[in-house]
Amino acid sequence: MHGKARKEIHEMNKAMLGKGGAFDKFAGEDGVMNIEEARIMNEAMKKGFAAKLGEKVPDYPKGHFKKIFDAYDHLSPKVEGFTKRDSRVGQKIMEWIRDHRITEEEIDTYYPMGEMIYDEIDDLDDGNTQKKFFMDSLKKPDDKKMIEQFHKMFDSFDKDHNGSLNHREWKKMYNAGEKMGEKMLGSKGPDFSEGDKRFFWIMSDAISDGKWNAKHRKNGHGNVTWRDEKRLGKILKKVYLEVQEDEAEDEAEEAKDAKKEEFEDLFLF
Ligand SMILES: [Ca+2]
Ligand SMILES: [Ca+2]
Ligand SMILES: [Ca+2]
Ligand SMILES: [Ca+2]
Repeated sequence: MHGKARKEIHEMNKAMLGKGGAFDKFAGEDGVMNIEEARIMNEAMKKGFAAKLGEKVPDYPKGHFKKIFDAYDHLSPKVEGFTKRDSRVGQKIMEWIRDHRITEEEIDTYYPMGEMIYDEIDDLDDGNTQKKFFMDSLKKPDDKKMIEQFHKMFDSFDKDHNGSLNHREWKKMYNAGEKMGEKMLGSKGPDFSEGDKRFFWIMSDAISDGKWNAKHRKNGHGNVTWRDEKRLGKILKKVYLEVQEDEAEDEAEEAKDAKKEEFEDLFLF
């Protein structure tokens, strides 16, 4: 997020949650916002925004307001309604979700890398156990144990213990990972060239440039942290699924075209 937007949000939070701010005003003396009070506050805020923007703020879809209210309310199960503290926690959760959601932009940026890996694996023989393992893994949620193991491996290659892998450390991990995959699954994976691997390194390093990482972007060049690695894994999985879908669509389209051609051949005369 840009510095200016951050500042604006900070100021809005102060106006909302600061002493004598909107929360205090609308929650009343008990300091707890019930649903009626929340509705009144919401309407007032909408009017305020509309005045600022010069256009009407659209209503929530039906049931949406209650859903948000309930989410905040549930943060304090014993209190009916939500407190100022709940608001802060809720805000943090929403920020966390916003920062951790993989964006369309990231999927676009990493599509070429993901497509390249997917295609190379897809080209392996059908009996290849690495191929089977990869294709199966796309059908289910990530295996937590595997991720833990991978994390340990990551740490063991961080020889200078600074929490990130530089190019040398990363390359050693990559090569060891290749060997481990072969040993564990009993067949060879795709044969990526040195240039391909360099491409993977560049893309791995660039994960830290993402907007999600605003606070650490400056120190992110020339290294890959475990956080980066996890995010790369999430992005690539989304890309693989998109590639798979796109290719299935292409195949269906080709099959249709082939049928059409066959049909047209019949009427050649
Ligand atoms: Ca109240
Ligand atoms: Ca509550
Ligand atoms: Ca290191
Ligand atoms: Ca980096």
